[in-house]
Amino acid sequence: MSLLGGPMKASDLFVRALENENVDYIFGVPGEENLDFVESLRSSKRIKLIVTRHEQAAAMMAATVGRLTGKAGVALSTLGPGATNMTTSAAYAQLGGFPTLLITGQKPVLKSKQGAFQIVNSVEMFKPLSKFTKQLVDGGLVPAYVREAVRRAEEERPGASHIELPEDVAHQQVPEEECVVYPAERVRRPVPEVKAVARAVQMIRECAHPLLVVGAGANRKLTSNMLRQFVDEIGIPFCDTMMGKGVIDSRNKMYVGTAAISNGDYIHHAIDHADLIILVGHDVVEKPPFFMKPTDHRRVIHVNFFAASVDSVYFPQHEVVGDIGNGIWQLKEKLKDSPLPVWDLRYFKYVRQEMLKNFSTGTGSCSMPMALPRLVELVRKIVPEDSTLCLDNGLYKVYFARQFPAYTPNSLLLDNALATMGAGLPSAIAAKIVRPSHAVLAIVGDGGYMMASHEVVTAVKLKLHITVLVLNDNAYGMIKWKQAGMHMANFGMDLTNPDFVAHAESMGARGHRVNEESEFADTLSSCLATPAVHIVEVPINYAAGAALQEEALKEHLSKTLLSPDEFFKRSPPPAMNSAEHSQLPKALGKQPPGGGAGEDGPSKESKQDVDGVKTWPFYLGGEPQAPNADLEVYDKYTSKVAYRVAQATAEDIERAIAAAHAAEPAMKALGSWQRKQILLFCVEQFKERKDELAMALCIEAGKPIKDSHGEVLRLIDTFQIAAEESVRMYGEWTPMDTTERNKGFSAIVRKFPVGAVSMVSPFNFPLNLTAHKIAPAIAVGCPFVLKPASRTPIGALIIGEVLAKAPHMPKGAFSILPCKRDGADLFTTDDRLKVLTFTGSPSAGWDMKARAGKKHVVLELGGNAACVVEDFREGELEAMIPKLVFGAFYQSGQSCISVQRALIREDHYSAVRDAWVKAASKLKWGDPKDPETFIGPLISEKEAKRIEEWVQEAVNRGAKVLCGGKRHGAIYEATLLEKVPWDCNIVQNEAFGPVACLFPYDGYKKAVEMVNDSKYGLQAGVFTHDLDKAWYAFNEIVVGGVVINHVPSMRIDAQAYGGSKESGLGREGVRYAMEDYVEIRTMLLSSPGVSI
Ligand SMILES: Cc1ncc(C[n+]2csc(CCOP(=O)(O)OP(=O)(O)O)c2C)c(N)n1
Ligand SMILES: [Mg+2]
Repeated sequence: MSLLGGPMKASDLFVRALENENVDYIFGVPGEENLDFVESLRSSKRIKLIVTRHEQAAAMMAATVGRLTGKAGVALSTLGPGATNMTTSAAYAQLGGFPTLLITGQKPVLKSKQGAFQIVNSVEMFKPLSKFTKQLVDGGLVPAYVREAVRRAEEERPGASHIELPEDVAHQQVPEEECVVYPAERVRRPVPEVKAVARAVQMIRECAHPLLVVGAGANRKLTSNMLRQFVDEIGIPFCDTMMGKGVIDSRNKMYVGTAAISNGDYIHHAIDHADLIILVGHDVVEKPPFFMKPTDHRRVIHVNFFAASVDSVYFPQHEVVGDIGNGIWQLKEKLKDSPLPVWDLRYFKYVRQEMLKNFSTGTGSCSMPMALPRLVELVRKIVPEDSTLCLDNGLYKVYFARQFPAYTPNSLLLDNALATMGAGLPSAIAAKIVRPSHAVLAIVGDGGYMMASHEVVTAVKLKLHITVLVLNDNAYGMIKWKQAGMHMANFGMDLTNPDFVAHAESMGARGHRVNEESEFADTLSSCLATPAVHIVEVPINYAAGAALQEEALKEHLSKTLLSPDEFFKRSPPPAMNSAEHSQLPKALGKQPPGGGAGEDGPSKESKQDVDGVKTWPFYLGGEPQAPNADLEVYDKYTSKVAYRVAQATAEDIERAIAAAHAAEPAMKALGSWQRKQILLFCVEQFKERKDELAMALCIEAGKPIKDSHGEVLRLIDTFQIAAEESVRMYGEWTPMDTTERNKGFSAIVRKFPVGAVSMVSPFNFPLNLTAHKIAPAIAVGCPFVLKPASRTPIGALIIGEVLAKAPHMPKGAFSILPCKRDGADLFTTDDRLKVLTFTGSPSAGWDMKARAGKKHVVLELGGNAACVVEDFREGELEAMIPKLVFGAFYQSGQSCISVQRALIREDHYSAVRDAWVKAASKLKWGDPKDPETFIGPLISEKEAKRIEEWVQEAVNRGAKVLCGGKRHGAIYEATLLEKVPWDCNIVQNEAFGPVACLFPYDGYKKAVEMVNDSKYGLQAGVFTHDLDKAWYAFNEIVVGGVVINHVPSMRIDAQAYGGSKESGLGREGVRYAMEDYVEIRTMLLSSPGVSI
């Protein structure tokens, strides 16, 4: 318990208690009765109030925050009408198992003079819909109620909590001694009992066709890792329920389907064949994936946080009760104690193959309105791997659940518990808030969309980037489908809809309509690439739904899928012997991600260097390792595979972190001369290999060779500076006898390395921005694990190769691990890492910070740098223009500090513009290996297309292209624009390409205001001879660095470098980064009390 100081108002205390629970957002609608609470929120430094258009949506957003983070999401409403509006969402959270706290207002309760106007008994109303519901009758109870409500919402099985905060209680002054908060520690869950595990192991060993079924309760973070390892290492096939989907990647070749319809589908044939079902996380709210019968031959092991509820269709023979992740881990370890038995899994494999064949729609089927299976397939192809899809309730949900491969847990958010319409859009809004770096797509029917479309306005206000696919059949399609299945006439199902495009635009969103199937991919891709709220109407044809009607499906499968009896008559006896089988898990462990349908290909090791392409190892604990060659690195100009790189798995990362952690004492024990020698060794090696380094950079990043050579020189400088700084880690002695009481005291303050550092480096400076993380860590004596950008990992790997040979480097002290994003979470979340330093996009950076736990976080993020041309003397224009050209177009504009907004004093405007345009028009674009080339390819064609779109947007709105403005594949010409409306993407967001916008200004003060009118604040440049104006810029511009008489794009490697506002947190520049990697320890010295 901690005392907060006080007295304070109960509503203030409430907000402090929520802050103590690490609440970041409250979604809600204000009302007269919660005004005190809203006022208290106004001064919260942590919690953001997100005002929605309906309480139902607010609480659905809160529930989604809970669902994605495991921590209670919070929603707020007023009394009566607001509270009743939240009931559907309470049921949504409660049935779905999403931790959620609902706060409602109420009329005064201490002295009521109101009669019954607007009053409903909310506490009673929420009783059947929540785990905890209470009215606050005294402000002093706030801390305990909040802690208890959150605890109950979050503990297994999670759900809804409700607190009613009456108006007068909110207003009460709480005395100082009651102004406290209670520690929000999570209680560790009990683990399954050893004997229960042993019995389950015996049952698994004795059966012939085991099958794992993954349900909603298994959709917890740690459980997912454990289940995947279980399937990979033990080799038992699995299927899942709608809400268990994605817990194990659907591309895993042991996947045999998702229970999307009640029976008769492929998956049910697999389930019927199993003689042992291990049902993990079965949640009674989901339709059971199978019904047990008294005559059943199948045995069932129930693995869950709780014992199974008694049911006539579910009576498992054995239960493993306790933490699921631990239970599965114990099962796996115990099974591996002796050689695995031979199970006959051929029928499962056969069902899987037939199922995948059936799901594939081929390439030819182009029709409009679009067929649903085709849409599902296209969406999977187009959305990035780590996207979050939020589904509403309609017929399409069945198809997505059945046929959409989900790669990660909670990447396909569908609700098959309350299964309410109207949740898709609010959950997408919340998902984007929680996971800003992921693409978020809501998929809704016309009916469901109209129940929540008012929240488009909320998304627009929040400036979110989400895409909503409205699947329009002008009907309540799902019910129409059921009606047809019951052979009833079509009645009461058809809808008349608004013009969805005009409707979207009236709310400030961008409306799109797909008129031809061929337009779908481009429309969706461009929505995903362009930050805005996009509403895309897709006319949909549900004729395919007929094939999923129970009778039709049954008939189809009876003709096309062999029964187990028929199958085994045709198949030879199992080929595997016990020894072969025991090797199976190992082979599965090496299965390439994404290799789902391809099956049983050669192992990845055999591919190394097959076609003369060099394979690079990763470095784990200082040692090179190449267990695979999974990551292909392209030459960004030719688009050919230039290198292959071993890709680390989550287990490798785990091992690397353990090694770094273990190396902390050895790194700390290095003398400063040793740290210096390591760094100087690197300097020498880099000098020797400078041409090789530059060429690797030119190939992997498409960086013009001139710039590549420049970056190698900077790499050398950065290590050299670190070598020099490594011997200057000074501390201080300070007198402490500042009062008579402290007579005789003094202190020594010394810096100690903080421990293992987590580093994530970007694609645009693969060498030098990696160096800015690594070199200071070595200089202070911190071990580290580094994830280089997947598109440009080679620079970091060469540094790894050099470091592996360096003298004095302790064993295990460094790892450099290219890996997929979804396996890389440990870089952010693992508590053994003490500092997280990230350079990259703002959305990814801030998201990581939110999840970094106790780590110290340093973020170097984006910018849209401005350069002010205030004055220059005669003859100086010629010197300034090359600087501006460099600033805007250096390394094809892919620098966080490239000049994007050029502000030129009105009377100089035409002279500067004309000279700059002339110089820019001459810049050569093309092959980055050509020493004459100034503009090379961007990191991908997609990025070039994005720039093209942004420029087009500006032109459509009146901008003029002064030069450039054309794309050639991944190359975008050096482009200058003028007359660009200030709110265009190309001004507001980070261009990260060779485009600058020119603006004349009238008055220096105005120019400074324009520089500051940005969400970013990395660096700014000012050309002036006037010292007062330079000082004014330095004082007033909110950025990490002001560059006088040069462009903001200048960075000297020893300077303090970093951003304000959205641009980041903390500073790099070797000496400053070193400060981030140390902590201060004080030795307080007192005299012994006797004189010598
Ligand atoms: C709040 C709510 N009301 C009614 C239902 C019953 N219901 C389930 S799906 C559905 C039709 C959905 O229509 P639409 O959103 O257009 O999707 P479609 O099935 O046409 O793809 C209805 C009415 C429900 N699940 N939730
Ligand atoms: Mg519909």
